[in-house]
Parts: sequence; C-alpha cells; structure tokens
Amino acid sequence: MAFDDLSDFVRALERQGELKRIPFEVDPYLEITEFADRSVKTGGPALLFEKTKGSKFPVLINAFASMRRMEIALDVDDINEVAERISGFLEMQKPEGLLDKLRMLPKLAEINAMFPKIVSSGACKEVVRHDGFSLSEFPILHCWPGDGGRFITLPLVFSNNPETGKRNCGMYRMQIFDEKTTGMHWQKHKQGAEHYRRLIAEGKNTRMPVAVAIGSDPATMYSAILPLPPAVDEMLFAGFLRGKAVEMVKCETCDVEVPANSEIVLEGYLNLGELRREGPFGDHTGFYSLDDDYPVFHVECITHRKNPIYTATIVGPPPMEDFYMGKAIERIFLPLMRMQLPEVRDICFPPEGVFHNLILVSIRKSYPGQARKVMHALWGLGQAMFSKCIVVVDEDVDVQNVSEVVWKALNNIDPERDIQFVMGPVDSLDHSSRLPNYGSKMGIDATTKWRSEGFARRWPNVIEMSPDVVRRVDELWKRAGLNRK
Ligand SMILES: Cc1cc2nc3c(=O)[nH]c(=O)nc-3n(C[C@H](O)[C@H](O)[C@H](O)COP(=O)(O)O)c2cc1C
Ligand SMILES: [Mn+2]
Repeated sequence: MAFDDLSDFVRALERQGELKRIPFEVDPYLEITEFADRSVKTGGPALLFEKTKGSKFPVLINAFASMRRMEIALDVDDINEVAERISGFLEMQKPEGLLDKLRMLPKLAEINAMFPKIVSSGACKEVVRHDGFSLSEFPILHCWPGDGGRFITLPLVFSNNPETGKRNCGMYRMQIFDEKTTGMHWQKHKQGAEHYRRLIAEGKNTRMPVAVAIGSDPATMYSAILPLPPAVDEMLFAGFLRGKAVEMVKCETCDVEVPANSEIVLEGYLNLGELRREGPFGDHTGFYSLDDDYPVFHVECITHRKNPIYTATIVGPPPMEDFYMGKAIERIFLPLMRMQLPEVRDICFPPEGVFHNLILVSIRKSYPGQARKVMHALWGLGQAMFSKCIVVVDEDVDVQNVSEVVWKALNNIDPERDIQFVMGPVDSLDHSSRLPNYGSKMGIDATTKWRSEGFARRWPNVIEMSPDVVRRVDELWKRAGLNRK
C-alpha cells in the first residue's frame, strides 16, 4: 500500500520502532545536526523534533537513514525487490496469442496506474499565503558552524523544460538569503540548470517559474534524487515506486505542478541572469564546499498544510543519510545499467567514496580490454560521468566487500600498465580538480590480465583450502572444544 503522505510514513516508522520523538526544544541552529549525525553514525532511529527553537513547526530528519528505513519508504522487505520489478518490465516480451495477452493485462494496468494525475486541490493548499509570510517561520537548519547560513536541504525542485514542456524534479539545496529569497544550487550538469540555460538561450526577457515541495510521501521525495535520464519524469518513476499515481496540483501563482500531498510548497521564479554568492556549505564530501555564484529563487506564495512537518537532512562526513539513499540507488539501477553493460555483475559505491569519488565494479570478462570499455561506458553514463576513480575487478570478487577488493585489486595491478587517466567533467563538489567542473579521472583495471592483452607471464590462483579438509576440520574443531568458526 502506497503511503498517502509524510505523516502516514512517520506513523509507519514509529510502529516499527524506527522513529524517536524529541519532545523538548532543540535548536535548528547546529543542534539538530549534532543529533542527526550521532543518530546515523550509531544506527539510531529517525528523529522527529516536536519543538524547534524559533518555529512552531516540527522537524523530521533521518527518515531514510538506514537500509531498513529505505525499505519501509519503498514498501519492500528488500531493496532488491525494486530492482526485480524493474527487471520484470525490462524483460517484458511481446505477447504471443490471446492467453499471453490476457496474462499481460495486469502489467499494463500497473503501468497505466503509474502516470501522474492532475487533481484540483490537495492538502498542500490547506493554507495559502500570498503575502505576509516569511521563510524564517520554518525551522530551516543551519547545519554546520562554517555554513554561509540556513539551508533547505531536502527540497523537491520542480521546473519545466521550456523546449519540450517536460517536467523535472531534482533535489537542489537552497540557502536562505532573506524572508522571501533563497539560492538555487543546481549544479551545471543537472536538469534544473539545463532548463534555466534553455530559457536564457531563447533570449526572451522572461522569468523562470519554479516551485519547491518540502515533504511528501517517501517514494515521491526519494524520486527527486534519482539519476534518471532527462526525459524521464521523476513523478512517473515515483508512481512506479509507490505503485500508485502521484497526484499533482497546479500552483497558485505559476505554471508548475507539485504533489498534492506536500507538506509545504514554495512557489516562485528566478530572474534569468540574476546570480548571488551561495555557500559555503558543509557538504556530503565531508568538506565544506566553497561559496560560488548560483541563481536566486524569489518566493511569491507559500502554501502548506495546517500542521506541516518540515523535512530536512544533513550531509557531512560519511556515512550520513544520503549514503543509504545512494545505496538504494545502487541496487535499483543495477538492472538498468546491465541493459547497456551486460558484463557488469555488481557495483558498489563505498561510503568513503561519497558516490562520485569511487565506484567498484565486477565484470564477467570475455574479451581483451573489456575492463577499460566498462570504465569508459560508466564515464559516459548519466551521473556516473562524475566517477573520479573506477576499479574494475573480475566476477569472482565481491565488490560489496571493500576489504576483498583492496586485497585482490592491489595484487592484480601493474600500476603504470593498468591505471588509465582520462580528462572530462567532474562533480561540482570536487575541490581538488584543476578547474571547477573539469579535471582528470582514473580507472584501474584490476582484472586478471590475459595473453591477448600482452601479458605473457603465468597468473596464479587465489589460495583456497580443499573442501573435504574444511568439512573434516569442522568436525575435529568441535572435538577439540574450539569456538565455532
Ligand atoms: C540530500 C541531497 C542534497 C542534494 N543537493 C544537491 C544540490 O544542492 N545541487 C545539485 O545539483 N544536486 C544535489 N543533489 C543531487 C541531485 O538531487 C541528483 O543529482 C538528482 O539526480 C538531480 O536530478 P536531475 O537529474 O533531475 O537534475 C542532492 C542530493 C541529495 C540526496
Ligand atoms: Mn531529472
């Protein structure tokens, strides 16, 4: 059953012992961060701060900050179930004969039910405020001591592509500049930034309408961070994830739609070309990202529920909440990646690599140079383009076991021969690249080297005990009174 809205999700978390209410006052200035950081680092629950200093609204944080909570959010017992559902669609065959066609009907109905629906109103309109509002009413976090200010950290930013009219939803942090203006930190490579560029290219002196939803049902919120191809509507994907269409309502003041079940909606616009210094911000790399110029978002109207919950996250030294959100991406997108790259067995983004710094990938190697082909393919595949270091290993290596990868990969490389450097786009958050957004990347071919790859020496096997000896010593081990295993 799809969650109706955020409160529905909060109740589910609470029922499963995954949420703790904090009844006393806590300050959104740094204190909530310290709570959230300690909780995620110690496997603690999601936190609902019922009394927040300076605001009458509560704050929900860490709602996605464990694999269990990601499963609850996506209503599965195991994230791999989502991957299997995707595989089911990808492997769908053309039906032969009537019986096949009939069998297919439920799947078609399922697809039909995923498309977002426009509805005339929704809970996000319980309170509509055209003037007299201030962003300072909300318990917006000042996350880290060196941050440039308060930031909305879990916003669903909606905009429409001016050329195609297609909707996009991305999660881009927003720094509070004053009561009615914020930054819009969409990085160059993201869809919001592309819409903005297209509008500028049209040369018309217009504003760019943008609407921001804060808090919705968990699948809808989660879809904002997914690295979907530009033409895929996040709200369609959210409908797939929750097994029920996302209901969208039109904004009061601009031509953008938002989920009807949102907690809070900020409607507004960007003036094309208007930039302002944004940051610094304690980022998910574990470092402060430096201040830089980004567009300015002007809020014209705020709508919200009567008693909205303000949702937030913090990023910082890993692992944080975004690690678990990313881990689920890793699982969900594997079948899609394998459509293009069937040799890929598994991938892993270890927490220390903060997604873009390190991908471990195992492949079934069938021809010379295949590890390098996979690296280049990843560097050309959507947001995987940011991968600073890609390590390719053989299929017998478990990439989820970082220790095994380090051990085997280091044994298997002749660094000068097996490390490949390339130039290309890098993540905007990379502080070490020679230029912003442009720098080098490294691929490590840690697969077994073949004669056909110019390796003339013999390649040794990994040491393993014979299974019959293992079995016999299992017995003797017990007889000797030694501990199990
Ligand atoms: C908590 C969190 C905060 C994020 N903040 C930003 C941000 O400030 N700027 C940005 O460009 N991407 C940010 N991202 C990543 C984007 O949401 C992600 O790349 C998304 O796929 C972009 O969607 P798009 O391809 O539709 O633009 C953030 C992700 C998470 C989980
Ligand atoms: Mn998108």
